[in-house]
Amino acid sequence: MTWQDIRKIELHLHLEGAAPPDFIRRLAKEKSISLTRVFDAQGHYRFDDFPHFLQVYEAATSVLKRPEDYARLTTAVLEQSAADGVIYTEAFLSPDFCGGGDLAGWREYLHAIQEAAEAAETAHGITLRGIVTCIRHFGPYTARQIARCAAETAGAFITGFGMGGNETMGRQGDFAWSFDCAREAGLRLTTHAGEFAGPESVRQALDDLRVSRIGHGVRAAEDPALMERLAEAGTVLEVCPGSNIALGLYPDLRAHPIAKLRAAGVKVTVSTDDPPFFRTSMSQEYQGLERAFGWDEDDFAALNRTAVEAAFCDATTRKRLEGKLKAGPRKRRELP
Ligand code: MCF
Ligand code: ZN
Repeated sequence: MTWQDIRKIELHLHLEGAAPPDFIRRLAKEKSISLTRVFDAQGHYRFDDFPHFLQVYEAATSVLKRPEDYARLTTAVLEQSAADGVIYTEAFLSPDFCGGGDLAGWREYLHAIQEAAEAAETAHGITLRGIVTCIRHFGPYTARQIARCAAETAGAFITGFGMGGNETMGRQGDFAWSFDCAREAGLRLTTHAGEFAGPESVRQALDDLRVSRIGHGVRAAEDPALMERLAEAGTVLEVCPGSNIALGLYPDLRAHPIAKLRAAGVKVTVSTDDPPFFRTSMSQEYQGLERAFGWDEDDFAALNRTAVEAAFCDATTRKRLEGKLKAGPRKRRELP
């Protein structure tokens, strides 16, 4: 059995952040767009720190100009994830990038993404659900427009609302209106917190936005009372160890608090965030966790059970996924 054979659930993936560099280069060439300072000499994405990463992400995204581009991106990302053994992915989708925050425009992009996802499900057995995401450094006013896009398109495919972006700008509570709007539309909620801001930002996410999951949340490990609160509330952390290391939060995996959080009873899951940016994959994340903490097949099965319970999907999908996980690692040539 290889790492790719383990069936995996991924809850935290930014769609553009999963774009292979070759894909972005090809699109740039097709559209005669010159991308400067996005790739290094070897052709990998390059960035110096977190704010720079956000800039490079937006520069790479600027070549995705039409719904068809997003359809192609969705196909490429899901093919890659399925080959890595992922059976279910939740992707952060941004109406800011897909239609400039305009509802009619967003519907067109969404239609293209959803069609590509359905084709990938048939071809590769991987299921996608979308989390509409506002971008924190675009401010609370823009976020309201994004929440309206989310509320208007909530359903079987768009199942969640979230926030990413520069956590050092503003406070979680500044976005409460948007999260309330999404909650009223029946969407499940998550926000990036406790990554570049400390434990207090996780408290604010719980108190002011009333989310059930937190993107990253790893800085909660600095605060025992907060870990206890997270464990008691059953809040699920979407932990992305490779991302945290690549962005300089921790020097290496041994220094990463995922094992400490888990030992404190906090529900943790594992995701890749923006895999080519951080030169990772779900299999590489699992392999790293085995090396750093001695986690074995049972630990990974437990992680995936937590992830499937916390997935923003309907009961029928959850049951189907649980069945696939129970069947154990996939056999060669089998669909994920
Ligand atoms: O999780 C990483 C790092 N922390 C915060 N935000 C992001 C991460 N990857 C992408 N993002 C943000 C970024 O602002 O999400 C947006 C990007 O523009 C895209 S959401 C589809
Ligand atoms: Zn993220």
